[in-house]
Amino acid sequence: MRTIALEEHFTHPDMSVYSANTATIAEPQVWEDAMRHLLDLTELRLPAMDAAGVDMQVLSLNAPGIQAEKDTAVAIKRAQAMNDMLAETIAKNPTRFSGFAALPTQDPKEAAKELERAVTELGLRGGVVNAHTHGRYLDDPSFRVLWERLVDLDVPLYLHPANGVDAPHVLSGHPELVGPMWSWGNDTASHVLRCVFGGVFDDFPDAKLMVGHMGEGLPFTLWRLDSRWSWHFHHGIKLKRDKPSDYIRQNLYITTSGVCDNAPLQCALSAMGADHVLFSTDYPFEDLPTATAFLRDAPICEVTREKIAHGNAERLLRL
Ligand code: GRE
Ligand code: ZN
Repeated sequence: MRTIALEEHFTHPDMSVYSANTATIAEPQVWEDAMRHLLDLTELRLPAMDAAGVDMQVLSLNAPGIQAEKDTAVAIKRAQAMNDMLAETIAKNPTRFSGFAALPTQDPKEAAKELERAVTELGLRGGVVNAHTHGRYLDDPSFRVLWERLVDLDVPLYLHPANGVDAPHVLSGHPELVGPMWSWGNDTASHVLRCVFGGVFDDFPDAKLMVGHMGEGLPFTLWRLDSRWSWHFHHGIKLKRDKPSDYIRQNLYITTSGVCDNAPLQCALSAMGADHVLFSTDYPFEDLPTATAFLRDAPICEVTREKIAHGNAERLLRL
């Protein structure tokens, strides 16, 4: 069974200036080991993919990526350099790698321009954004230009977690909960809901937003969101579709990155449908063989397994 993984990370020595915050999430030797795997694009990676049965990794620059750069001109230049380097990596192993473009979201017009260059000239398959850009989220009106370009090019935007602007007060005194352990998932799910209620998908009904980690909890919440939307004061917010879940089911695609557990998979399939769930591992932060064994052994029908493993990725990313 062809297996394509969608949230697979790499980095470059020029990006190390941005990872100081993230590095404190793990013990130093754990982080160093992750860095060794992130910096490698062949020697460690290809044998690990072979051993686990991953045919293709769709690569994305590790969080916080370009979003952490404070200088807009530097962000633009660095995103271009990283996308060029990613395209060269793919060209050396075109059957094993594909990629999402880093976007200089510091300037939404430049982000749209770089997306177009990366897709039309470099052959990348969409964009990746790590959480907010200095406090600005993707529902901000300034980002409509990026959404417009995504739809014109018919490519998805992968929204990956990163540290929030600040840690929520409820987590004060609990740094162990800040990061991939807990806060990143909440932050990313909230970011998706900002896009729904901020009218992104009313303005761009064909936009495709992707998140990892089995949907960052969203598939579990659909009925509750719909029920409370029908009850709650709307504060002037208007949605064209009846229910919040209509947007999540139609515009959101989720990957299994970093979650190898049948209960949330069943929930995701039931809530989102088999055409909206895609395989991923979250390399190198999770174990590749664990992820492929999970996919292989999950109690789902073969049609669904093929969609998750490769069919949905082939359709959405034209692979
Ligand atoms: C992730 O992508 O899930 C991730 C990171 C950095 C540290 C841990 C982690 O990007 O799970
Ligand atoms: Zn990840």
